[in-house]
Amino acid sequence: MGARKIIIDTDPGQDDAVAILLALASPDEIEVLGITAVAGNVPLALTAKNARIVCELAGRSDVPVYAGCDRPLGRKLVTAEHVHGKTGLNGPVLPDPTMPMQQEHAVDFIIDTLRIHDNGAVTLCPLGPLTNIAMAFEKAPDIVGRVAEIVLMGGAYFEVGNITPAAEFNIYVDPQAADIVFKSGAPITVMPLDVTHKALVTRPRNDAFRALGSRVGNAVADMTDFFERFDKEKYGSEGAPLHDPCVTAYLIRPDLFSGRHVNVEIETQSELTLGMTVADWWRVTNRAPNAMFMGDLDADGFFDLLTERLGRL
Ligand SMILES: [Ca+2]
Repeated sequence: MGARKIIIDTDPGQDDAVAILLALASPDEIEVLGITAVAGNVPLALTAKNARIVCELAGRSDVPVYAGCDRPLGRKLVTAEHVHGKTGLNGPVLPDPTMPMQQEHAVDFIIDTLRIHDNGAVTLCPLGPLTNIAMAFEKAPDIVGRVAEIVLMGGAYFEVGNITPAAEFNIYVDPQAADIVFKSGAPITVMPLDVTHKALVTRPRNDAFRALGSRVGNAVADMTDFFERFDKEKYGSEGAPLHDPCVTAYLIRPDLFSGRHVNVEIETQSELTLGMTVADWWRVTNRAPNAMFMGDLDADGFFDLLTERLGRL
């Protein structure tokens, strides 16, 4: 079959960083064509810088990194320094990147890449607000039908919200973009909080990263140590959820995840529930299914895979 060609669209973010590292550690299954940065957890200048820091940490300064949209389609940017720290990558001490930013805009890179590859050859992996993807679909509607699959982290059903009582952060930041993507007709697989809140970095799992004894292992352990302080206080759970790596783990081991193919609509109007992913989990409407909405994962299998792959870097 060969490796799946992907574009990672991201707002790093410690968990984005781990997702990227997992992809770069898995060349037999995943070929990263490029990384596109978007404003989200922190402003664009920082996410574009952090994406390059992560590539260099993986020893992959050859991966092209593009800067995209610096704000949502129709709203002011909401960021999450309260979770990720001022830089977005607080925790480990990592050097500033020396690899260049690509000159092309991320949206144009997404459009061009989908056009030059075979129909259905490229998978999009959004790990942040969906602004870049929606912009690309609006600017070049011809590419929508060429997308193999969109595998994204965002939304929630049973877990409801983490930035408001009703909404998950990535969808809340740009609900208009999410609405465009979910209505696009492209095949979508969603990793909502319902799954990612089961991917908890417990103490033994954090120790396993550190026990790799490598630069990458220590950096990942420092990152998860950092945001654990916030999440434990918030959720009272046994560790912090590792959201975004669920996306890249799914590309390698889809058997670790289970869910339902259902209709998912995005709330774009209500002030109270803006950005809510209204998933028809119980199939109580006749709205057409548009997304594979995941609900469970094999957490031990997920962390075994992650630790083993990080050990290859
Ligand atoms: Ca993210």
